[in-house]
Amino acid sequence: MDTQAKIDVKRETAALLEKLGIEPSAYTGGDLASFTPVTGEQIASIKTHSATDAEKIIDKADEAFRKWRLVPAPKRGELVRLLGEELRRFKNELGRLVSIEAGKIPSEGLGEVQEMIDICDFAVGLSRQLYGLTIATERPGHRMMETWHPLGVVGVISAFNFPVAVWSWNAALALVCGNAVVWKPSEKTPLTALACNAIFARAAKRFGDAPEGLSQVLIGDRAIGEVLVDSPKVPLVSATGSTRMGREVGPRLAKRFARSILELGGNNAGIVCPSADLDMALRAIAFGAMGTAGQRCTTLRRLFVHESVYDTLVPRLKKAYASVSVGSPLETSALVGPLIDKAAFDHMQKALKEAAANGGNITGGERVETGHADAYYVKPALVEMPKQVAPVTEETFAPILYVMKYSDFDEALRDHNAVGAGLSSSIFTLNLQEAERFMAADGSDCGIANVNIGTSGAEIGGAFGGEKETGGGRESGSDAWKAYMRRATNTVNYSKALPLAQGVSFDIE
Ligand code: UN1
Repeated sequence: MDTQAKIDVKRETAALLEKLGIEPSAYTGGDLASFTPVTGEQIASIKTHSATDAEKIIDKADEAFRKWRLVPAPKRGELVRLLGEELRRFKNELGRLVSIEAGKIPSEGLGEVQEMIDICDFAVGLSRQLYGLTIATERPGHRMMETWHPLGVVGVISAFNFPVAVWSWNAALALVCGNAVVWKPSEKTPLTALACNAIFARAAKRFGDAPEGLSQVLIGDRAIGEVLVDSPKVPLVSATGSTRMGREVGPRLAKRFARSILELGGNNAGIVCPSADLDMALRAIAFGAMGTAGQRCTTLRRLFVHESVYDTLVPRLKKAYASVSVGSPLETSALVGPLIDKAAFDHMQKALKEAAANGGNITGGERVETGHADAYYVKPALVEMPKQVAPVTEETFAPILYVMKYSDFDEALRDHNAVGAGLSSSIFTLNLQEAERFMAADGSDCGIANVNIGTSGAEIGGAFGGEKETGGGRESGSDAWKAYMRRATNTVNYSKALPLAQGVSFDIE
């Protein structure tokens, strides 16, 4: 496949950053090399922050928070409305930068920015709806209610695969909730973070009097992330990444009684039942498993297909795998872009080897040559497995779909739930009993359980996150905002007596 770069990615990146108002000094001559997975070449070098810089940034954010929390919430919403406007204005530039830095195909790069716009719109509405309850009290002449207050500095740690949307889910909510944000993006995607920062700065300028330091970026490696995790000035850290990362971050936050929103690994599965609409299932499975080159936390990784439809569906799937176009997202209309780096490619090959050793029958999986020695393109792999054994039970962040045959629904459901992760899941069926069972208490144990749609591509309106080793956090829609605020229960006595609750008497002379 000819995906030889005819464009100058480095020059295009510089032009995009210039459009966003970012000076070349911000992305040249630094110590963090930034690469594009599209060609594997280095496109920038960014200055990293030291631990002392990080402390200062957090201090500044804390000062900003103290002012911002006093601004009425609907006014705070106005800043997020402007952020949404600026994102609309720079959607093409930011989307393209996502394609350059994370390797997403154009519609997915733009889709990610759309997800940012959507959460801004959601948060603007929310800024007038940070509702607390009024609660019936047992005492006469009393009133009980709850009030939601801003929390403090929110730390955001994000991964390369959604380099901008995950920040926005957290930032849009945190800002309307009256908090400041300090964001440590993945070392693999610092440029898109600088771009978001510049877009936010435009919104803040239009807003007029937003305190300085309300949203800042921390560039650096894990040590810088640790400053954020350990800072007593950061009451909440929202961290997206591997389960291994979550196992370190979670206990450190718990130790200082800080809150965490953990969005960790997924090993998402689908069940295709006898009555399934197979055309629909085929398309959903193809996008879920091959889209984003298998690098979504919601990517479909396991598929249980009923024996009665296995021989119809699986050959069609294999055909789709054989014909899917793989290539440069910048110059071709391929549906599958590159893996992020060599390590991702090696992990994929290792998993395929293990699958073969455990009886797997592999279609695809081989490297696709593009003339760029340091770019890693692969044919997505479909692996028919005799049963659910390693490596099926582990998440490999690459386009591998393990397909297994089932005959008994309960058994399929048991296998479905028999992995560590619990993020997203799907069932394909036209049978009401199966669909409802999948969503019932003894059905899918995931944070997301879908019927007749794939596991990936969730809308921002729902709470996003998963159970078990996925970490239990919820971001984005529904009432996820509550994690970004502190709740005060208020009891007011407007009577002239002091009745004690629970009938206690304590009468002093
Ligand atoms: C992720 O991969 O970290 O549901 C997030 C989806 C996207 C978000 C994925 N809306 O696939």
